[in-house]
Amino acid sequence: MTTQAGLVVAAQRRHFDVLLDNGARAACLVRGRRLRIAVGDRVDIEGGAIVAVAPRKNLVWRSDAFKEKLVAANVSQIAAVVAPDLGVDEDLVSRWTIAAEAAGARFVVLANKSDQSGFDGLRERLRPYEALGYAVVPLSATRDASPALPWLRAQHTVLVGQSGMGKSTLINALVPGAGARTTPVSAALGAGRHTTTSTTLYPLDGASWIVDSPGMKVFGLAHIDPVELAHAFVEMRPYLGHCRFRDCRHAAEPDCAVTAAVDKGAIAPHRLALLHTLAVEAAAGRR
Ligand SMILES: Nc1nc2c(ncn2[C@@H]2O[C@H](COP(=O)(O)OP(=O)(O)OP(=O)(O)O)[C@@H](O)[C@H]2O)c(=O)[nH]1
Ligand SMILES: [Mg+2]
Ligand SMILES: [Zn+2]
Repeated sequence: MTTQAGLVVAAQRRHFDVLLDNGARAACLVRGRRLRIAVGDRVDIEGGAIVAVAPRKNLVWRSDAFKEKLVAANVSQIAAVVAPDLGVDEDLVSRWTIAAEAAGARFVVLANKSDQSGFDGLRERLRPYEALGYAVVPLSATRDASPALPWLRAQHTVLVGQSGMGKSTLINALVPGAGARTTPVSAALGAGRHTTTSTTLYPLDGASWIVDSPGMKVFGLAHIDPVELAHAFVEMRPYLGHCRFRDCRHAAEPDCAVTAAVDKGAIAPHRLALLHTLAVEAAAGRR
């Protein structure tokens, strides 16, 4: 049987679309239970089955004690789409920063729906992320998505966000002919469902692609190693290694450089609280 190589461009449960190097598309299943496949993976297929996956630069995924969900592989950037109308879950935004740092990817916030009232308030709420060094890019997917373009050039970007923030609308504005389905917020939330149900990769040009993913309410990071975890908080890095105890958990230990930094206002208390929450989740995940 001939083997063909390609890029995984769509994923829904165990069904995948592969864009073959010869330009054709193939609908594929995965052979064997052990292969974990995500959009962005380079794979070999044989007779409609994915039989091998190339080594990855990284893998962005979500996990808790019970299950895992692969988001995308070979990602250079996580772009969080937020908007004023639905209320931004800041715990979630922080979790995406951690997911990005742990994957060695850049993190950027695309602040969408700049045409809506309440947008100034959203920008205020995003200031702490700017202070951490993450860019916040204001735009309106329905009126002018072009401010996103310089951020997407030469990047493999995955869009993440709560349902209804406008990820698919942004994809449609950026990718001619994408045809991603979108739903007015009131209708979608009234029906209690997410509009986008599969993960889809759209090539932007030879060097870049962008991934639309289903809206999410939670983002578990139970798979991140506890030592790595603290390093994924950019603002904690200067203090790590300066606590009295080498295995300090930055909780009630004496002479903790991290809690001292919180006390003097250099680290936000909610970020340290998130570190503790993630450590508990990671411990539950290992059990
Ligand atoms: N006013 C305004 N509405 C927008 C803008 N961008 C998106 N919307 C609207 O927001 C609603 C939800 O957009 P979607 O693109 O379906 O949201 P999504 O993030 O893909 O949602 P899920 O697929 O459920 O995760 C639609 O009615 C869009 O028209 C914007 O810039 N301004
Ligand atoms: Mg969508
Ligand atoms: Zn400490």
